Amino acid sequence: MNVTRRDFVKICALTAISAGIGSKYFELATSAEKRDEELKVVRSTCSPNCTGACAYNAYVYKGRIVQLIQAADYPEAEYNPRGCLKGQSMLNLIYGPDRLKKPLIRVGERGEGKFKAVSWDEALDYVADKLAEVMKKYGPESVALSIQVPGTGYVHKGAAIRLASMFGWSVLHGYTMNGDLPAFWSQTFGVQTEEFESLEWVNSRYIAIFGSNILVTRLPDAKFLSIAKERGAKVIMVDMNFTPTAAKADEWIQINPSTDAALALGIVNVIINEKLYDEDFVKTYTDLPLLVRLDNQKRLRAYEIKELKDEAEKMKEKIPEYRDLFVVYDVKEKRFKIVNPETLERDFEPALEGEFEVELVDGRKVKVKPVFQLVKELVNKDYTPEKVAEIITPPGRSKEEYVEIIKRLGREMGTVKPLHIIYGASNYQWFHGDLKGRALSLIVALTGNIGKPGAGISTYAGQFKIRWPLGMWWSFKGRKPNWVTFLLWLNKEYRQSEEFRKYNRETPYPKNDVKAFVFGWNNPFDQHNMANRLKEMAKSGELELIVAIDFQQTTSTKWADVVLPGVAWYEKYELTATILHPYVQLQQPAIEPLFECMPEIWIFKEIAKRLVERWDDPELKAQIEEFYPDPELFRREEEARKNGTWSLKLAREIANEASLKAAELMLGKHEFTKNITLERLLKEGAVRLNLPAPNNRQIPFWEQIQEKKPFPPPSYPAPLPKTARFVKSGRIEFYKEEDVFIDFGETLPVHKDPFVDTEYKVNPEAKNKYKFAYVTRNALYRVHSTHSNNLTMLELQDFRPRVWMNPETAKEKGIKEGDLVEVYNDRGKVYGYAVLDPGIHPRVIIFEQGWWSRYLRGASYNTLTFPWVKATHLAYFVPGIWEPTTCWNETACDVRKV
Ligand SMILES: Nc1nc2c(c(=O)[nH]1)N[C@H]1C(S)=C(S)[C@@H](COP(=O)(O)OP(=O)(O)OC[C@H]3O[C@@H](n4cnc5c(=O)[nH]c(N)nc54)[C@H](O)[C@@H]3O)O[C@H]1N2
Ligand SMILES: Nc1nc2c(c(=O)[nH]1)N[C@H]1C(S)=C(S)[C@@H](COP(=O)(O)OP(=O)(O)OC[C@H]3O[C@@H](n4cnc5c(=O)[nH]c(N)nc54)[C@H](O)[C@@H]3O)O[C@H]1N2
Ligand code: SF4
Ligand SMILES: [Mo]
Repeated sequence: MNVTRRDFVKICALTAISAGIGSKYFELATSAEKRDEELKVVRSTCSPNCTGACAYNAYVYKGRIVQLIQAADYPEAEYNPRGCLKGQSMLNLIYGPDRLKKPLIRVGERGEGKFKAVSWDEALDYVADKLAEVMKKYGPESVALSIQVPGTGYVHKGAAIRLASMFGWSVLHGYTMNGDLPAFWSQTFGVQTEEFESLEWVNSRYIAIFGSNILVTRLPDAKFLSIAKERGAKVIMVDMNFTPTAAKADEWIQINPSTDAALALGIVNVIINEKLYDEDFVKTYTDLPLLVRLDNQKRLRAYEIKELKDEAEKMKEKIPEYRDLFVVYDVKEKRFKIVNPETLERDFEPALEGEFEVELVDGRKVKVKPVFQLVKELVNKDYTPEKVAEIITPPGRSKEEYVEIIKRLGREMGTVKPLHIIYGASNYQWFHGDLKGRALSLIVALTGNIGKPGAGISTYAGQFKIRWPLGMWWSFKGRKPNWVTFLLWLNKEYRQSEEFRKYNRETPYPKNDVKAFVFGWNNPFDQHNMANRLKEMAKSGELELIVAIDFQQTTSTKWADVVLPGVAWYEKYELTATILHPYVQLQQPAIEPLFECMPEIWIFKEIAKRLVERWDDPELKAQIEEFYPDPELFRREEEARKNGTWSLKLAREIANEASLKAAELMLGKHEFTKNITLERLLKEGAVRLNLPAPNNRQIPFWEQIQEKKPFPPPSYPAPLPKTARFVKSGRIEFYKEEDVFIDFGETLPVHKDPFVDTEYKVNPEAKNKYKFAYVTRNALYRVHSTHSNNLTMLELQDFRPRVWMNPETAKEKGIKEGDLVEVYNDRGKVYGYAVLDPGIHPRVIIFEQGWWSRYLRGASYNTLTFPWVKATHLAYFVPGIWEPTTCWNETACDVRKV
């Protein structure tokens, strides 16, 4: 459908359907019939950064939302209803005391929170003047934008990236800022991330959860775990701590902090030695049969071998440059054979074990072994059940018991199918999170549990994967922004380090540093790594301009020079699509934006418009009307300004129309979104994406396993050649041969203790001073810091931040239940009330992230964390796919009574 002006009016009418519902939810001072007549219902979705995207109906009376109720209208009944108490009580934020009313310009010191309310024109002119100044002084890439994950809204975040693209600003990637980029995905599978939709959980017969608190962090999907259990699945929970999810599992296995790789390799040991692996799967889909040279630890290439050189050179011409030609030893033909990386059809019978000698082109003879053989040697040497038990067994527990557990888990995971491993965010948000993910992937690959119903490995974090090409809206006339890693911004020392110079090949960074910071959809001064460093940059003036866009005054907007009031998700048109239930949905405005708040698309358009006037780029100046997807819309508003008929109301109407047009631009152009139209979204509410597996199910790697297409599938928006070079063999790769992996001893997944390469390396004293892991898991009562100020949620927590610890820890520190305590390290401190919980590991202190500093005596829980960069994340750079990612839990601390 091509939206015309008349269509738009029709759509608005469609949006507002009258509904005759009863009055039991609220009291209104009017007669029941009259009220019902005037009550309208608008379908939208909740969409904070929690991967929920739950469908909600907003009940609107006299221009005010009076109730939010789950829409429960998904075509697949199993998905109904979706929601949680946070979504339900969102009115506390929309109409809450922190709601922004007008644009603000700072009058006090930065961070003091003193502002004057100004007109939109004044605020926008101020922003444009300052931005132009920074751009002229330092170059446009010194302006850095940070937004959040796209799945919660493609239209307005798209407008932000469109603006950044126009002028070549830097964009700080949200996934790496969050730590939501598990590097093992790109290292092993060549993709950004992949995961099952939750409806697929019920097809598993064994669900092994490694540190993912489904019952808290996947509330609307948690029921599928119970259904899986009813259908006969076993659920095990491996976690350092007892959690609500552990309570619902058949078994909770407590291990030492960040020792999951050791456990996984112990399981692999059992699977290999008891021959429980799926030989055909291993030979066909993985790099385990490929040969590795023992002299240089690199893979053996076909053109290095005398007998294969000619054949290899011919073949090389036929394969894309991002692939390479590797070699197996064929046991039937008793010779070396080239593996075609462009197909997974197998025309060889490879040796998995043994050692071979090969003659190189120069006549030298070198020894080679299949990756499988190397894995077997590794697990037999370092990861026997006995050795693993030494690493993972918590203090006070029996190691013998753990030896038996490891053996049993190996046998169960080696035999019960389909197996699904869920690897949680908190678990990979450690320095060696990539190694843990690679080790866990080995379990599912060895057992052939990939690309089949109920079989796979998933990481549920951020709003991944459900992405299709978005360039038609996100980039402006082919211009692209300059993607930058958030951690490199914060960690200046690392940027200047020898290690960075040695391993970083491609990661860009603005040459004059970041001088202006524009943020929306996040709370960086509290919620992000090294909150204190950001505050220092603000205080010292190193940041010359800070602009915040939010619908409420947060602990971060307080640090801004200018605060621009955006809108919440019941006040605009927006497109959402998230992984756990793969539907495209349209958010619709139930009410007009409150006060002087404006849809973000308009805010970015106004900044762009003002900036072209101050920036010397005639081409952009000539094209500015095209910032809105239809230049006519841009002109309509400008004409109204000229002839004096402009009003906020008119600007909002036009912005809504532009939002729908932008949504339309992104639909129907890709196989995932074909047949999905605005009209359908309006009529049907939620429309399932067209995904490769039968019934459009979200089953990762379906095409690779079932149709034998080479790895990786594309990770939009990156073009395939950018990511396919991560797995040059076209297969799932467990052996990494880039120099950094060789230097780090990580060519194969191994276990490495937490803190040794980070906290204790930079400060050896920390080993004695800070013996506890500071684990900042996600809270039931908030989505990160969103809902920190929600009265309903605050009441449920007695308005009290809490610090969980083992009773033994408390005894050692003289702390009693309910005492006010301080968790600290050399970088900072945070406060909370002690909860003594025997389910918490004795070397762990838990603080649930997301509390605004005003509830923490002004402290900020992220002052304790540090932006560690692991060099294996620098081997390639593809924004949001392979780049350094945050590891919150790699933080050592101590605790004391206040
Ligand atoms: N209610 C709510 N839901 C949310 C969010 C929210 O803020 N609130 N945020 C959303 C987002 S963006 C994300 S990324 C996800 C994150 O969701 P999850 O992946 O569930 O992350 P967490 O809740 O932080 O931690 C899960 C568990 O990991 C355990 N853990 C930590 N380290 C280790 C380890 O080394 N080994 C093992 N085995 N376990 C470990 C912790 O003890 C904790 O119980 O949640 C999403 N859902
Ligand atoms: N220590 C520690 N820190 C962590 C984590 C951890 O485990 N430990 N987890 C990390 C993870 S996984 C994540 S994903 C991040 C999340 O961190 P953030 O992305 O910073 O998430 P929130 O704190 O929820 O901030 C979202 C902000 O966006 C605003 N907002 C929401 N919707 C809209 C909208 O439509 N328009 C506008 N203009 N504003 C809107 C909200 O009001 C809120 O202020 O936190 C990370 N921080
Ligand atoms: S907060 Fe998340 S889980 Fe709760 S209703 Fe909103 S989208 Fe759904
Ligand atoms: Mo996240």
